Amino acid sequence: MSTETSNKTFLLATGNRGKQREFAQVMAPLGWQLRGLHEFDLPEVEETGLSFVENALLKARAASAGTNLPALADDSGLVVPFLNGEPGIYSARYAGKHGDSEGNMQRLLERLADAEGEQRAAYFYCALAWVDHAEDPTPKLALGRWSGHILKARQGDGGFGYDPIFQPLGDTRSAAELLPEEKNRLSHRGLAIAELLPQLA
Ligand code: ITT
Repeated sequence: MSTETSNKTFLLATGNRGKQREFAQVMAPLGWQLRGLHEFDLPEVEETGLSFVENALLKARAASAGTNLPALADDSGLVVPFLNGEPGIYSARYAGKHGDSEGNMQRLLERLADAEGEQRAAYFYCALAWVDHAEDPTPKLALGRWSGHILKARQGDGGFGYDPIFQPLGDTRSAAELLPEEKNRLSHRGLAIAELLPQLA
């Protein structure tokens, strides 16, 4: 069966390389054929939703509309209850510039400079939205949450985004020090993918 006609072919609607890598690690071995946004010339989607799930759906619908492929989008981020949910849906541009992970971590460390113990509790959150076509009235949705604490300094250089300053509950390592397969088993994204897969069967 060619890639074009496989019913396991879909567009992964993300420009984030860290996310792309993690989806490929989990889904490609199961026979899914992931197409990438870089193959198409699509306009930027405005993430105007107030929640992760709304933004995931906006991104999935826009990507499917522009390609006529089923599309899967991920909207995710880090939530710190002590900071009233910051950086939340603004995680990618917390320090101003989209995708500036160093700046984003720096800003969060500064905001938590005087915080101790449970004040440093945080969780990663991931909303996945899959649409079969742009106007799909029954999108498939899946959520995942990964709890931990914000470290006082960066540790490790694996993963992406805020991983070097996030320590999962029950671990002494940061998320950036986990093996990729460990992160994929435990993480907000790994859990959301595990919840999505049976819906695609
Ligand atoms: P797309 O919209 O193209 O998917 P994005 O990076 O803009 O890419 P989001 O709006 O969902 O995606 O922002 C997610 C941000 O949250 C991401 O840029 C990281 O800073 C952070 N993030 C999400 N998952 C993460 C993870 O597993 N590890 C570390 N940081 C993560």
